[in-house]
Amino acid sequence: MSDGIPCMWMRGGTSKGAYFLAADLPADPEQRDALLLSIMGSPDARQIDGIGGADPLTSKVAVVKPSQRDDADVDYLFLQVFVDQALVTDAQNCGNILAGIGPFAIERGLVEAAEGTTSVRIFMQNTGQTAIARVQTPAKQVTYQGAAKIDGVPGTSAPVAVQFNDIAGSSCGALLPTGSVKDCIDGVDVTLIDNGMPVVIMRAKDMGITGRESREELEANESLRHKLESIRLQAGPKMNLGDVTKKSVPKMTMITEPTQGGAITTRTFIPHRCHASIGVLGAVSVATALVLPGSVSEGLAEIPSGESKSLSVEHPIGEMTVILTLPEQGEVMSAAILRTARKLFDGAVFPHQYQQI
Ligand code: NQM
Repeated sequence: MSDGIPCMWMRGGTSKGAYFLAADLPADPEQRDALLLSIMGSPDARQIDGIGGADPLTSKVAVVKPSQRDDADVDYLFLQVFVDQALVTDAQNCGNILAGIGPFAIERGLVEAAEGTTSVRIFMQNTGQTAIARVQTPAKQVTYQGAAKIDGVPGTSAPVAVQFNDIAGSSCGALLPTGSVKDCIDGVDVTLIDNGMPVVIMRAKDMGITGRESREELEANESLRHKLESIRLQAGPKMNLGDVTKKSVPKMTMITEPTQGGAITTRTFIPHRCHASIGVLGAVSVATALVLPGSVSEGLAEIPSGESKSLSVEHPIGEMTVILTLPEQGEVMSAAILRTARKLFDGAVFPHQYQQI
C-alpha cells in the first residue's frame, strides 16, 4: 500500500476514469469497492480527498484482465463509483470508458500491437457481450494523436472505432423487456429498451419540457426530477432490473424533433444528474428505438433509408452518430460508433483509507 496502486487515468470518449489491471486490485468485490471509494474520494460531493472529478462522468473505473475466452483478448469490468453516496455498482456498462480499454490493454502488454491498426476484442463483463475496438498503432505503438473529433471533447485525437454485435437485451434479457414497443407509466408513454444500455425513452413534451433546455436548467427542475424518478423506479422491475433504487440504470432519455439536421434531439438523466451529452450505449439504445415502428419516437425522428443507417443523436453539446446495420426489417444486427481516448496520467494512486460500505 505504501507504494500505491498502479493506475492509469484516461479520458474515454466524453468520460474520464481510473483504469486498473484486475491483478492490482483486491479480488474480493467488497474490499475492492471500499478501496475504489477511497481512491475516488467518495462519498463527498466534491470528492476532495480523492481523484474523482465530482461528476458521475468522471467517477468511473475500468478493471481489465487477459481473457480466457476464445472470442476475446481482454475482459473489461466497468464500475460506477457514486460521487455523494458510498456506492459502487457493476449494474451498468459504459461505452465511453470502453474506448480507452484497447489502448490501455496494449500499453499494459495484454495485447500485442500490430503495425498500423490493432483490433482488440473486449469481453464486457457487466453485460456478457463483446465489442471490437480498432486502435491506431503506427510503428506498433499506441498513438493518441489524430484528426478525429467528438462533440464534448475539445480538439482532435486518434480515432477509436468501436463495433458492437449482438448487444440487444444486454441487461434486461430482451431488446424490449416488456414485449411491447410502447408502455405507459404515470400516464406518460414510454419505450423501455435495451440495446446495450437499459433506457426509458419519453417525449420531452409529455414531461413538460421542450427537450432543448441546458443541462443546468434541467438539473434545477425539481418537479421534472421527481417525475423522472417515479417513472424510473416503476420501469426498473418491468425491465427485469429489479429494485433500481440504488442502481444507475435505467437511464432516462427525453426526446424531441432534431434541430441540427440529425435524427433526434435528446436530454438524458443518468439517472439523477443530467448527462452533459449522452452515453455511448445509451445512444445506441435510443437510435435503435427510432427504427422500431410504434415507439414513442414515431412522428419525431428523421430516419434515413437503407440497410446501414447513420443516425445522428443530438444532445446538449452536439451529436453522436450511431451506425446501425439492419439486414432484416426491425432486427438490428450491429452497431458502431466513433470515439477517441487519451492517456492523461500513468502512475500510482494512494487511497486515504478503506471505507466501510
Ligand atoms: O451509455 C454515462 C458515459 C455514460 C455511459 C452514463 C456510457 C454508455 O457517458 O455507454 O458511455 O450513462 O452513465 O460515459
